[in-house]
Amino acid sequence: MEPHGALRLVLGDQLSPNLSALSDLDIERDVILMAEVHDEATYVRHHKQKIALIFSAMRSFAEALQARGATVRYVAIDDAANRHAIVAELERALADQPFGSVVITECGEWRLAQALAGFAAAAPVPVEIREDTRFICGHDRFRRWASGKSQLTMEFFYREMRRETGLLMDGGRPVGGRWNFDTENRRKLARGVTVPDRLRIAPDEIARRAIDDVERLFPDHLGRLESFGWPTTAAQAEAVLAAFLADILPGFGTWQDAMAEGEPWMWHGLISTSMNLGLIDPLDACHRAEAEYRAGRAPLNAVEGFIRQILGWREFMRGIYWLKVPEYRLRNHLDADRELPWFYWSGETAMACVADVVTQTQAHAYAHHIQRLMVTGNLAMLLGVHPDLVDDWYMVVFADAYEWVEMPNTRGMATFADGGIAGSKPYAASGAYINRMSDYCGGCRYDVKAREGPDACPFNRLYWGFLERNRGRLRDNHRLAMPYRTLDGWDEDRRRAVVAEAEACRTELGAVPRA
Ligand code: FAD
Ligand code: DLZ
Ligand code: SF4
Repeated sequence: MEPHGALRLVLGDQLSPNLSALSDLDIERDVILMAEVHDEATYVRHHKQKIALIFSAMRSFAEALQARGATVRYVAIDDAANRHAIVAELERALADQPFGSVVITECGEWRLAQALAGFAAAAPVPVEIREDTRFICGHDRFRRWASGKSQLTMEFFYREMRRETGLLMDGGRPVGGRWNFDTENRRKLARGVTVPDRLRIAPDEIARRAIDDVERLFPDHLGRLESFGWPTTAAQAEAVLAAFLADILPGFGTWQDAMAEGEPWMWHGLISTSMNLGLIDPLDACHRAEAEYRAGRAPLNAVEGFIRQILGWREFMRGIYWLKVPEYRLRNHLDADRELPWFYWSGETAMACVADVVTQTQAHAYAHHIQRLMVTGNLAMLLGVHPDLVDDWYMVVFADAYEWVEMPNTRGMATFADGGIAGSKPYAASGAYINRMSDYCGGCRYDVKAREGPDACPFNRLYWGFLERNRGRLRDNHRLAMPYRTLDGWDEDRRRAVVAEAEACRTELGAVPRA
């Protein structure tokens, strides 16, 4: 028998007892390494709530492991010996004590995966990097599905995952006779409907200390900490999930795309932070949502919509990321080259929709899907903001952001920088969409009906110019045939005028050419 135990790495978003790196843990001999390091806390200037969430969840997880009798080498952020990089901490652990091997679960971001692969190649002991089995679709399975396809369509991937997991299936057929109930999930919040109160988690002792550490050590990062309400343990995450399934899920479908001023949560799950850390198991969440439908407590449009987000979109996005990275990180199909306007950081803009999303993001490190896609994402695309700057913003401001899920959503879904890998068309929309799905426009200084001039809604001023500017790249996209037919019906002068209008708007909003 090898005389020394294994060193097992657990990263900040690998906080699951069933982590593959821990599956054969020898509690007597092995050591689990967890490290709070500056490199991870600052490779983008994460929102303060994200760092507090991760540090406090890591500390709670370490305590739980120790309570089971495991030995944890826990390196705190203010430990004087801390070398502040994951690989450097692995090397320091190996130098301090003999180990027979190192066991790692693959990490979620390409940049750190590269560093860990470099470490594995040079390490003085064998290093085993295991697959992250917490996802429903493994890498090989996704590659097999994607192989030979000219277009990767989420809907078809999702159907295969439904068949394979048996979720919402009656034998070989989808429950309710249809795979997708999205057409029933597009309602604006009706007058008189009250948005439900939500379970938020008051910080426990460990979280309070992590919050203090973040305030002390990362004072100039974005965001506020006094409104911190994220679960930091599996038990807290379970409470949030259970409350969602019992009280909120029935309305999830109907109001899925709706937005309302001052209402950050709507009927959303508030579970991505927990699921991405490993505090909630995605397949379990899907099974439990299905059970709500089977018991007659939640309608099919809600349950199917919820399961599709996790089994479909979440797994699909991860599959795309690992299939296409690192080349994916450089994609800029629309040659977008503008700066990100300052109001994305400050929230100081007369655009009521953008101000609301940015302000809530500062307070909660959260925006729901339609806000991310159709407000901040859509605007960044219409303005032609460089994708690196868009990625950086999304990675900074959201507590659930990791490149494997953030990047296919921004570079793919929201801005079409990937040229049609994650989605088949740009989700470009004028102010009419936001007006249809929200109450923002009523209180806005801009006129959502006007198309041009300084008082017109900027989404309107930008929309046609965006299409005309990108004619060469988008004209053949059959899903944009209608708006291009409209543009084609205009004379040259009018087409030039919409480009000039969009240009003026880009400059006025601060989307100037990148320095
Ligand atoms: P709900 O609306 O309740 O949905 C349930 C779950 O479905 C989510 O928790 C999430 O795990 C999953 N899900 C839903 N949509 C997606 C999607 N498009 N991709 C992947 N998973 C999805 N999600 C992240 O977890 N991290 C990110 O960094 C992130 N960046 C995004 C950037 C953009 C531009 C867009 C359009 C979406 C992004 N999303 C991201 C997806 C989605 O917006 C969030 O997962 C969701 O808002 C989280 O809130 P919730 O838990 O209340 O979600
Ligand atoms: C996001 C994050 C932060 C802020 N801090 C740490 C940390 O100090 N230690 C750690 O192990 N992980 C941290 N993480 C999560 C990692 O960045 C994450 O594991 C990689 O980005 C891969 O998804
Ligand atoms: Fe947003 Fe335009 Fe509506 Fe104002 S008018 S809230 S900018 S969509």
